[in-house]
Amino acid sequence: MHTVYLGLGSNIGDREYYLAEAVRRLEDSGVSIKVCSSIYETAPVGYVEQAAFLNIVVLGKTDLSAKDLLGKTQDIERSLGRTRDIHWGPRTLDIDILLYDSEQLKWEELQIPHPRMVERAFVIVPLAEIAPDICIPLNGGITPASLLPFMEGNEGVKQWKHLVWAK
Ligand code: GSY
Repeated sequence: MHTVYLGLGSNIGDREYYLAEAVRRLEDSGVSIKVCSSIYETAPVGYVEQAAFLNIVVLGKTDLSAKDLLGKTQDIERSLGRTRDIHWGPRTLDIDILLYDSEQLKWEELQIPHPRMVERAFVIVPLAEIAPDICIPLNGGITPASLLPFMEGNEGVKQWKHLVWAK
């Protein structure tokens, strides 16, 4: 059984619905979601002329390989209307594999840990809520809690809905 952390974001339509539905579809695809962060509203990063995102981070357990997990997340994105019209543009749903056990993978289609995760407040703030002390195997090992002070005020991250979900 593998431990995975996934980052989910949505900035089109009923954003909360897309996040909740993605979590449900992950469960149906062989990823048991054990912990879900609160929902955060965050200013767009990259292509900034777009609406604010809702972001969450979840902890899941799965027997899927990293490649199969990527396939499942892409299927879910597609099934919930994700198109790739503008690079870094608006999307109904984005699912990023942040961490897969403590593995470091560098394939053309997938890099784990997600290479930009440590710079992104919309990832680190919800991740620090659910797993402040896990080791992110980048730069010799670094924890979400230790990155948190550098994230303050970034990307206008604010808690949008407090969730307590652990099973
Ligand atoms: O990489 C995920 C998609 N994405 C996001 C996001 O989820 N949240 C925020 N705030 N900005 C983003 N830019 C991109 S691309």
